[in-house]
Amino acid sequence: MAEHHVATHCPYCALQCGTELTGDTGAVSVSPSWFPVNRGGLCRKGWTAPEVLGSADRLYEPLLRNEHGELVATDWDDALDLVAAKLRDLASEYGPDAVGVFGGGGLTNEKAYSLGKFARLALGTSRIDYNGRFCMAAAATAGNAAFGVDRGLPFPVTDLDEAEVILLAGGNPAETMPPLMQHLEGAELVVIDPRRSATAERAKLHLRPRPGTDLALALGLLHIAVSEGWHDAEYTARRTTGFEQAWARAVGWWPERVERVTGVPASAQRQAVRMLAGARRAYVLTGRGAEQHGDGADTVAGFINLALALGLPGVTGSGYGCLTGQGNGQGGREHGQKADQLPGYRLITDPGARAHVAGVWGVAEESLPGPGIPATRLLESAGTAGGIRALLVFGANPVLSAPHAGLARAQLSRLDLLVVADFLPSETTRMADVVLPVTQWAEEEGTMTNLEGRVLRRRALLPPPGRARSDLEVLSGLAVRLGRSETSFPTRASAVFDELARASAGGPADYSGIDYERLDSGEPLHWPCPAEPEGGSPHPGTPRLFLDSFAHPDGRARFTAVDWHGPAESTDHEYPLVATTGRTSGHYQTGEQTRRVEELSEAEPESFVRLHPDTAARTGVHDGQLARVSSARGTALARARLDGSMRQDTLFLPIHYPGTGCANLLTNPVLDPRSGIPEFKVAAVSISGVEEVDT
Ligand SMILES: Nc1nc2c(c(=O)[nH]1)N[C@H]1C(S)=C(S)[C@@H](COP(=O)(O)OP(=O)(O)OC[C@H]3O[C@@H](n4cnc5c(=O)[nH]c(N)nc54)[C@H](O)[C@@H]3O)O[C@H]1N2
Ligand SMILES: Nc1nc2c(c(=O)[nH]1)N[C@H]1C(S)=C(S)[C@@H](COP(=O)(O)OP(=O)(O)OC[C@H]3O[C@@H](n4cnc5c(=O)[nH]c(N)nc54)[C@H](O)[C@@H]3O)O[C@H]1N2
Ligand code: SF4
Ligand SMILES: [Mo]
Repeated sequence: MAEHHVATHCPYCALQCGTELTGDTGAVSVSPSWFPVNRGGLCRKGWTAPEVLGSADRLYEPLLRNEHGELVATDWDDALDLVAAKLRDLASEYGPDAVGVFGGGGLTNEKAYSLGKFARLALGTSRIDYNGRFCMAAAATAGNAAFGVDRGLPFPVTDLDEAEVILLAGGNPAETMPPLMQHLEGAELVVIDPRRSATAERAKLHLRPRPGTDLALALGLLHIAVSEGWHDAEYTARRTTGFEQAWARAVGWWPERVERVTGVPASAQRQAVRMLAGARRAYVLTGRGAEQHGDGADTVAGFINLALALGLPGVTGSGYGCLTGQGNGQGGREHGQKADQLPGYRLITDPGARAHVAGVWGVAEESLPGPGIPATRLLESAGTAGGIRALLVFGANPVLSAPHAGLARAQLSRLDLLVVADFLPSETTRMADVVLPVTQWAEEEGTMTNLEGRVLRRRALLPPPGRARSDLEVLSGLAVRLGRSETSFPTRASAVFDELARASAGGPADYSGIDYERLDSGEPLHWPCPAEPEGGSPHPGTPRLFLDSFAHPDGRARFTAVDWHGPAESTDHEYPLVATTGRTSGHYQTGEQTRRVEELSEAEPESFVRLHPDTAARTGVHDGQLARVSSARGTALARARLDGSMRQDTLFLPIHYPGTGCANLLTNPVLDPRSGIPEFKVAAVSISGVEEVDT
């Protein structure tokens, strides 16, 4: 039953600000609650989120592409019957791996779980991955390697309130998570960002490396820390392994060499280390700027090595963390929509994990497929021999968000069947053969897991509009048509959660002690939260990980021996500049949601490119002029914004625009071999002004 007042959380980013919703269909208002991460704050996206519920072009009915190539309304039975029949045909002709599934880190825990189960059980395919591969993958790989478990922040956000110094590599929370800034106010900030972002403006020290050189900088900071005697040898000996091997690489990265590679003055490097090492309570944090590189996992490892050498992780009041991204960026990577994963953050290659999950699902372990392939490779395989012939997309817009977007579009057009579930038309639904209209955040129940590993309740204020159905109902409807029982694909979120909790029991991300009742009582439950033992009391959850030991069998954290080799693509005569990409405060991701909010789209209506006035003068581009930015992959059009704080060798483009403004027309689809994350933050480009003819 819909209520007229509910406590819930913002639909957008990983901070998951607490909100109160009131009103009815067409007139929903939102206000911030005193939830610890936002404490009464919301950003402009959060304040305007209800507008998207009633978007004029909201999808209310299933759509099928007819023989004239138009998407026309149909009913659910026809749409689901057709999808199931085609999937069955394709699988019987080409094998189960001919069907791919592409999920999203915005999906609730319940949806992410059902999607993974649907792929492995109803489709029998290994070919599932999700947009988190574009987002969190590097930090996840590095975190697992270093600590034995990957939770964005292994401590509550509020711990940051007490920090003296925070080093933030490649994150811009002043725009991407504004309410987080209140937790950083008490600390001196060291920000590593090639441009003077809104966060860098608030920093005590801003290091401005050339994009793609963070690992060299991290090695240099470790070099200074050790050579100046800040190394915490006692901590390293007691709580870690591998220091010597990591140091053997860093020893060659003396400050002047690092300055030549990164452009960061040796004196600033020394100052950064002295601030961080001299503080009693210090944190190292990373964001996408340091992570979205062909060496992303190694770069994160470089910053973790620095934190370990200074004795920060697993110590009260200090630590390393990664600022996760999407609303359920954390939970979205724990329940099985990742190519190599089963629920509970278990590996699909681990025989014990397979046996446990197969038991919960009531199937034979041998029937579960093995690991799949990373998102970018999944898209690339479309229509190729041995690749996917059909793709089901839930909660992503890869036509705009994948690297080398021009190619991604061509790849999707080779499919025999593209099915997209969304609540709004997107660039990806526009290419679909079947579009399935789903409910949004304020119309559904579920749980999300925020950047601090805290499990939260999403609650429905409104009934589903039009003929929209929840993603859970859509997956269940398809699973039943593919021969599965209704009971194995429940549609009630709490029932899915209970099953998910059982499937996660004993895994790294153990939710088995959590249920809706505990969450609804307001208990702050961070995973792992195992089920209570017989006759015992409920587990209180784990706000702080690693205080006693790290999650590796020997209890120690691991240094990783890493070295810098540079981005995959270098600048040259034809493409002399580096383009990097990122976010602005008023738009979310590919902008499908926020571009529909009048206030936000009026404030930032079109794509832009930031460049230094001298770069503009050299290339003949004027402030406010439309510019053509080109790479070896393609060309994007963006309005020039001259910015004296930019590096002269670097351009910055936002990721929020479609069509010719899409920044991913430029980006390099090269992947980090360890994590599969694409190199979104470095592309060699040129820029020139476009003569606009008055009409
Ligand atoms: N307003 C808004 N907020 C969001 C989102 C959004 O789309 N809009 N998306 C959410 C999601 S999914 C995510 S993942 C997070 C992302 O949050 P952030 O990581 O904060 O976002 P980005 O803007 O991608 O990158 C951060 C900074 O990295 C810098 N950068 C670029 N290249 C490099 C480099 O080579 N090295 C270093 N050190 N820095 C570099 C950019 O200049 C940018 O200021 O935000 C979440 N919040
Ligand atoms: N160049 C460059 N590219 C990037 C990045 C970058 O920094 N630079 N960042 C990368 C990152 S960090 C991310 S996270 C990705 C984001 O990339 P995407 O996830 O592809 O982008 P979104 O705009 O969030 O698309 C989500 C779509 O799912 C829909 N949706 C939202 N919630 C639900 C739901 O519950 N169910 C269903 N069925 N649909 C839903 C929305 O309406 C929207 O159309 O982009 C990546 N791409
Ligand atoms: S910071 Fe993130 S969760 Fe908070 S209101 Fe803004 S978009 Fe929503
Ligand atoms: Mo993200």
